[in-house]
Amino acid sequence: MPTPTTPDDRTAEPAVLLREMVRIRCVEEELADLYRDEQQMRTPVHFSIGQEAAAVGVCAALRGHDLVYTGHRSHAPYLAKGGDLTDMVAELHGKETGCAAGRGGSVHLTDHAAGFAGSAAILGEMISVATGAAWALAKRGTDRVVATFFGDGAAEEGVFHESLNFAAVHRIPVVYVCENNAYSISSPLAARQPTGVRIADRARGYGIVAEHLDGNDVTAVHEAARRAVAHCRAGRGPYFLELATYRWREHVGPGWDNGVDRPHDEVEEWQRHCPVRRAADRLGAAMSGIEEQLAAWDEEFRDEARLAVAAAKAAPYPAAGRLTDGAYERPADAS
Ligand SMILES: Cc1ncc(C[n+]2csc(CCOP(=O)(O)OP(=O)(O)O)c2C)c(N)n1
Repeated sequence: MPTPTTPDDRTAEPAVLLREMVRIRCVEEELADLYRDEQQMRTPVHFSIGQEAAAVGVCAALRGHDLVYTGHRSHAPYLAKGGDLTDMVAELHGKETGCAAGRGGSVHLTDHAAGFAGSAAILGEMISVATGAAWALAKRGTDRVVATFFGDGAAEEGVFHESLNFAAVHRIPVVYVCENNAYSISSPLAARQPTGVRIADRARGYGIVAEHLDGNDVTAVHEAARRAVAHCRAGRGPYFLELATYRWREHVGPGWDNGVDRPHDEVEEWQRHCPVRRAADRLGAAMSGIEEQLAAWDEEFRDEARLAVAAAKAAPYPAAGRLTDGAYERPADAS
């Protein structure tokens, strides 16, 4: 099968979506193993393993110059938006060649050329930053769209409500993507939010068009994202997607929290709804050779990840005297 590509402004083919999910899965699994075994990445890491359909389905609906902002669970949207893998891995190793010059780590990824504007770990912060950025783009008369990814926990922050209200009033072209993985660290949704109320309902309360859907069905996510992006690009204001999904690994780090923070059977049930497997089975029903293709991609992307790690290891750390470059400093003469 030839390598599929996604031209701007087209529906992504199922094979394109699957390939990108496999790439992200392989990269994150490789990084998780090395993180644990080598202890050379000294940054907190929040893996999206199990949640790949959200990043891939949404980003495939965006154009190159549209922008993406995320919270701490940043690797998958960064890669899905076309962020440079080598720069990301160098950042995770704290190297000068990293995408944030080694000063930011996993929760401060950025790749301006790819339209990945930034990530930050303060819960909900990027919901407001993305809303402001989209407002600025609209005021300049562009038709660019901004998407911002965040979790169900971030949707409990006040800034979520302020941003959605503001976006609705000013018809701001921002797609809010809530990856509802049912946990905020170890706290389940049912312990934090009233039953029977969806997060998408809160967006509707502000007059925003909102959808709640299976976030592990990459085709459904992609189709919903295309509706969202078209809505924003046409100047009809913000759009909200609540994607029901589940992270496989622990909240932060490469390990597993089955039997500790989350029941074994719950994790296993969600693993049976693996977004990669589901997309592969669907594609496999329509074409032959899908298992061979998956194996070939697996080898290709694990090699790609290992090359990026080798480059990161060979790169220099920032010089000690330059560590605060880019940080705010109080002028010496300020009283
Ligand atoms: C303002 C703020 N409060 C608390 C935290 C600590 N914190 C980091 S991640 C997290 C849970 C996030 O859950 P969610 O938004 O659902 O995203 P997920 O990790 O599930 O992807 C919390 C409480 C923080 N980073 N910022």
